[in-house]
Amino acid sequence: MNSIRIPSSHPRYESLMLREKIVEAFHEGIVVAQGLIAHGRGECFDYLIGEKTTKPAQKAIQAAAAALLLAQYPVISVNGNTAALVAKQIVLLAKEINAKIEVNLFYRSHERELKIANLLRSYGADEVLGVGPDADATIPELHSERRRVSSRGILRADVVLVPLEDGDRTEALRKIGKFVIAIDLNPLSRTARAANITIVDNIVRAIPRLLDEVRKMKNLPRSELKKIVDEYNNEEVLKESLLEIWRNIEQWFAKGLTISFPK
Ligand code: PTJ
Repeated sequence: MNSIRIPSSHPRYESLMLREKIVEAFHEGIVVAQGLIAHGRGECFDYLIGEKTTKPAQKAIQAAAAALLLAQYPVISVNGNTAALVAKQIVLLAKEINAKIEVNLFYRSHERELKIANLLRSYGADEVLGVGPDADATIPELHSERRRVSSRGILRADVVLVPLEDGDRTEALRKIGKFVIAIDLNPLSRTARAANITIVDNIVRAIPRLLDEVRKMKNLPRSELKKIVDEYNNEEVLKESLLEIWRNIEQWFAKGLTISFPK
């Protein structure tokens, strides 16, 4: 494995460290090669949104927390990239909202299912669904490997959290009546546009914030949680997320782009 030490003084230190995490998980067989490409696409959108949790993302996080607290049977779907970046926080979140965790992979192999489940268990997950014969059901009208789900998990869920994925499944889940919360840095992706709530943020910031929000809102009356979800408008939030990018571009234009150096 070709690994070098990234100096903490590097201006892109945090981003480069995330890259290291993904690459390491690739070498461990948790992330697929295609996951590295997906991460790069995410990095590009993260740059454009300013590598911070924007106001529209925070609004979506609040609505997502309310929806998860209201859910009768919430399920968190985990793929390779999610496991690589936020396995520990996923386990904490699942415990806080009493959600099931299910491994669901686009590039499914039994070996990867097991590796991801073991990683989640190493952080304290009591049960991980969707592994081997547990993926015993299928989502109709979905032809990718993502169609295989657990009848005790995604198939039964009323609310499904899908951090970072490709576009086919969210649409299929919506068609069978699931309430879908997506986390996707690309506000234009099919997943982002098909979900009920889309958090346009990096999962490494969004999941810890979601956990904080759930903890803060846990004791709110159900009527108040319901009001938050009912008043939430994903179309508006996606437009606001795009506007954030637009404003950043305007600022770069106004400030100038080139970096000056002493003569
Ligand atoms: O582990 P598997 O087999 O299920 O495969 C997972 C990948 C990610 C390879 C698969 O789902 C895929 O091909 O996804 P896409 O179509 O590349 O979509 C990934 C989306 O996630 C893109 O819109 C990226 O912008 C976005 N994204 C990438 N990294 C992050 C992210 N969104 C939030 N946080 C990130 N860190």
